Order: sequence, then structure tokens, then C-alpha cells
Amino acid sequence: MRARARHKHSHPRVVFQRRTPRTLTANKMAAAAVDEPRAHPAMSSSGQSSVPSLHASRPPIRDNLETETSSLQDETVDECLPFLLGEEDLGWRNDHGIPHLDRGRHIKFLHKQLGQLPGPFKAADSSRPWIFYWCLHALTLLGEDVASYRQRLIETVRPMQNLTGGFGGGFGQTSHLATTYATVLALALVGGDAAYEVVDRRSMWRWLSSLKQPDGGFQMCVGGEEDVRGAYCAAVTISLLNLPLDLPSDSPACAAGHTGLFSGLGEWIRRSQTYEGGVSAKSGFEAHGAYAFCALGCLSIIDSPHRSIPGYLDLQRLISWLSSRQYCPEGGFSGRTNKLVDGCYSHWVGGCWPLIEASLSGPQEGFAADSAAVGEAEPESLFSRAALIRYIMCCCQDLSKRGGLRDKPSKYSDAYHTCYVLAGLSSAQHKWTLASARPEAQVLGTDQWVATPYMRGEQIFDESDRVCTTHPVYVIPQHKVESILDYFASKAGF
Ligand code: FPP
Ligand code: K
Ligand code: ZN
Repeated sequence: MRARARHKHSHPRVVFQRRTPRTLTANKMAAAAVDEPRAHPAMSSSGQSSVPSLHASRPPIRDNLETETSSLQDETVDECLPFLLGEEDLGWRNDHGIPHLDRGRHIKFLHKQLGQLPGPFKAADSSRPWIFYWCLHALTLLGEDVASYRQRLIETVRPMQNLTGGFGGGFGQTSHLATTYATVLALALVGGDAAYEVVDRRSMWRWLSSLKQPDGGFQMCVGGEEDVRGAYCAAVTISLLNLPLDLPSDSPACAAGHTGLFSGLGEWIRRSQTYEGGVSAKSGFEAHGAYAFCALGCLSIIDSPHRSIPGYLDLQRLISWLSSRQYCPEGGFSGRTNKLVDGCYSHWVGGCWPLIEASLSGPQEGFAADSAAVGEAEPESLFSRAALIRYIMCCCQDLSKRGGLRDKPSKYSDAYHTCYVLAGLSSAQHKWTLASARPEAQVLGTDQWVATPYMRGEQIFDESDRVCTTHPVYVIPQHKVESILDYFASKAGF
């Protein structure tokens, strides 16, 4: 108790030197997570609980240069510490100082977000397909059945499809790869033949072919920006709908000799890796976690990740950059160098790790979930799962009546963060194994992925707070991926 009392009373008054954001390497975080020192006990309603010292105070090493960046970082640490320490009343906490995942409130929040959307033809808001995907995905992660939204979704998205292919954000809006991607995933989430049949595959193929550029990448919409989101959204759409891969002769990409939707795409992604080792929107821009996930996801579709990821990216430099995204004491990930932790990067950065791990280990032929190595026999993680789970549970939950998950304590919860924080929680709680890889020359082959609960080290969350799994490439549940793939497998042409 002495340590806590001293900390609690002195911490707000201590003048710390200014610093630039400090990160911990994967190794240091892993070592610290294993030690779990308990220097800062904090009482909870359940009695004594404790927070590892790593997450209980400002970092001891800082540089003297004070900048706007370093001040914002200090403010963020000060904002998070009371939540990590239990000074902020989050109700019950377990022996590790972790509160429960408030499923009930988050589920209610998500249903409300879906319900608040205006009728099919009213809004000019182009993010409606996104809201569907974010909410339906978050609900499935929380174990809810979303099939009851099937009819409503079908009726709502049908008018958003353009005759020239793809989906806009609303009736009469130009088709865009982001809204198309979100719509296809939302349809896959509610599932069923009627939902899959909403998509006009022939016009979708023609439209995607018109977005394919001579340099190998994809524009987000006709004449629009070309970036790595486009590469990922296109790869997801093409593969889930089992579209033909050959390009019609009027595709802009044909001018450069491309013959297929995926030709030159890996090479295009290669050019988006930056000097830092991360991935940017496109060649020449700043590395950002969201783009790293898009790049790895796209590469894992055009071939098996253990071939395509090291084949097109400098894996070691990417791992170094990804490792630098996890901050201490916060425990969460930032999206880019010298910026702040944000709950949504639990997925954009956190979701990179299973794909990186698969690249390093390659396929584990014969792997079976029920005979998998568990506990200490499992390989060590490349990031601190415990630290991320701590950030999510303590800092990202809105435990007021509102519910939902958020970027950080000072921000409001929203559907986007609820989706990606829960996806990140899921990837921290589970391990994905590439159990078998497609034959080498098969562009749209399916790899077998198997999820198992991650059991190495002490589990800091209560078992009742484990969320469901989500496919590491498609970011919808695995059985929903399999259902839509099965449905379109029989449709070789249109
Ligand atoms: C910076 O925001 C954010 C970006 C540069 C990337 C945004 C892209 C995505 C979230 C994902 C796109 C993916 C798909 C599949 C469409 P910021 O400056 O507000 O945040 P920061 O300070 O954390 O970088
Ligand atoms: K942000
Ligand atoms: Zn965010």
C-alpha cells in the first residue's frame, strides 16, 4: 500500500522532464510482460489488485528537447495513467488490475448506432456502408448473431450499387473501393444466398478493371487517388466474389502490358515500403500502421504470406517499425513515428502480427488446434499481448451509460473504434496459425488458417472477457469467409 499511496499523491505534482515519445522494443516489452513486477498495488472492489510498474509511471528515460510532439505525448501518458492504475473508478478489477469487458453496454451501443442510421434514400453520408461493417463485425466479435439484420441490409445497400459496377456510399453516389469493400464485408457478415446475390459480379469486374492502373495499383474510384487501401480493398473484393482475374482490353493497366487484376500488384506494394520500414499510402509518403495492414492483407491474398510478404517487403525492417508502435506505459499502439497511441491501431498494427508470424514460420502442415502446443510451449510473441489488452480494457472502454470503445480516454466511443479495438483485442487473445498453404502457382488459392486461444504466460483477463476470432486477412469471422467463398466457388465466370 505504501507504494500506491506515494504514487497516487505525488504523481500529479512531480515535474518531469519533457521527452520525445519513447517506445519499447518487442523484446523489452516481452521481458517486462513476463516479469509482471507489482510495485504499484491499487485497491479494487474485489480487494487487492496490482498493475506492473511498467504501466504505472512515466518512463524513466527521456530526452530534454521539448516540442509540441513531446508535450502531447506527456499529456497522453498523464491521461492514461489514472485509467491504468485504477485511480479512475472503472468498477470491478481483477487481480491484475483489469476491469471486465462490458459486453452488454457495447452491444447496446452498436445496436443503437445501426438503428440511428437514416432510411435508405435519405442520407448523403457516404460512410453508411462502413457503419454497417463496423457495427456488424463488432457485434459478431461480441458473440452476437447478426443474421437478423440481413433483410434490412439487403434493402439498404441494393440502391447503392451502380449499374457501372461497385457500391457508392448511398443512392446516386459514385462507386468507391472503400464503400464497395465495406458493403461486400457487411453482406458476408449477414450471410445467405440473398445477400451474396445482391452483388452484380460482372459489372463489379468491369469497374475494378477500370480502376487498375498501368503502375499495377488501384485507384479508389474512377479518376481518384491510388493508394494501398485500394490494393487491399480490391484484393478482398476480387477474392471473396471469386471474380475472373483477367483484364478486359479497355483497362488502363493493359497499356503497360498487364493482363490480370493482380499483375504488378506485389511490385506496386513493394514501392510503398518506406525508409523507416513501415508502409505508406503510396510510394513517397509517410509510413502508417493502417497502410501496413492493407499491404500485408493484400499480399496474403495474392499469394501465401510466407512467400509474398518476404518476397515483396523487407520483413526485418517492417518488424522493427511495427515493434516501435507499442508504447509504454500506455501499452497500446501508435499509427506512426512520434504520434500517440490510439485504440484503433490495436487492429491496424495488432492485426499485422499474425501475418508477420505466418511469414516467419511458414505453413505448419498437419497443425491441429486440439493438439497444438499451448502455454510455455507456444512461441513467444513479437509484441506484448498483455500490454495491449491492458490498454484496451482500461483505456478504451466507455464504461458510462454510452458504452462502446474509443481511441483513448479523452475521446468519445464510435462504431469505427468499437470495431477495430475489439478486433485488436481478439488478435491479442488468440494465435493464428497458417496450417496449410495453397500450391505455389495458385493466385486465388485458399490458405488454411487456424485460431487457438493464446495461452503462453499469465492470462491477465478473465476468461469470460475473451472475444470471438476474426479472420486475419478478411477481418470477418472465418466461417463467414468460408460461406461466401463456397457460394461463389461454383461461379467460374459470371
Ligand atoms: C492518420 O490519421 C491516418 C491515416 C494516414 C490512415 C487512415 C487509414 C485507415 C484508418 C484505414 C484505411 C483502410 C481501409 C481498408 C480503407 P491521424 O493523423 O488522425 O492519426 P495519427 O495521428 O494516429 O496518425
Ligand atoms: K489517430
Ligand atoms: Zn483511431
